[in-house]
Amino acid sequence: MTILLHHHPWSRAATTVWVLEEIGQPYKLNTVDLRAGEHREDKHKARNRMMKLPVIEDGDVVMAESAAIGVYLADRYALGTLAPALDDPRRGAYLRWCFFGPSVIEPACMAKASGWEYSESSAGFGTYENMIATLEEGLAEGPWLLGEQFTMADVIVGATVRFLQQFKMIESEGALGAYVERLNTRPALQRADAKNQALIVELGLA
Ligand SMILES: N[C@@H](CCC(=O)N[C@@H](CS)C(=O)NCC(=O)O)C(=O)O
Repeated sequence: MTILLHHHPWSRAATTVWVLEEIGQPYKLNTVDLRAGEHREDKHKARNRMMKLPVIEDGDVVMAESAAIGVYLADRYALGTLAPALDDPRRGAYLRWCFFGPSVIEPACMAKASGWEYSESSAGFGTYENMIATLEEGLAEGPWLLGEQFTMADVIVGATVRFLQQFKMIESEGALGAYVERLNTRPALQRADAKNQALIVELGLA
């Protein structure tokens, strides 16, 4: 079965290309032109009420939310390799990191970059400083979040860190910088970057 990714190279769908390259299942891309507003058209709104990318279609499954897509595809196609098996005790740490990307790293960086005033105790993402310290401690043993085993958690967290570094919204020195350098050596990431870059040129976005 071929997985369909509704995609634009200037979106988080670029990360889903990396997810798909790691998974190794056949897939194709359908460009949804963000600049032309195609994501707000009824056709795309029916796929994702949030009118955002990425969205995948895998048989009867139509789903949005990039981290959830990564978890779903790893469970379905790479259980025991990119996702710890359901009875593997490392599954707890794995899921924790998969959720940490969108629910802690992203909002903590956004809060810092935008100068939000908020109650650190009430906000689920706490403080930027605590988030960085947690991430650095999580990577202390390394090379990956679960130690020797590279998992989908590294794609979800790693892609978020890499993306935020590009926009100077998160530290790029020390442990996090070294982590991104290790991620950059993944052949699947290199293939995804090449595909996304080729599309950027093809769509005249370069
Ligand atoms: N939480 C969502 C966020 C998706 C998202 O914000 N996508 C952006 C591109 S990175 C988008 O589609 N923006 C178009 C818009 O909101 O107009 C996920 O991780 O998939």
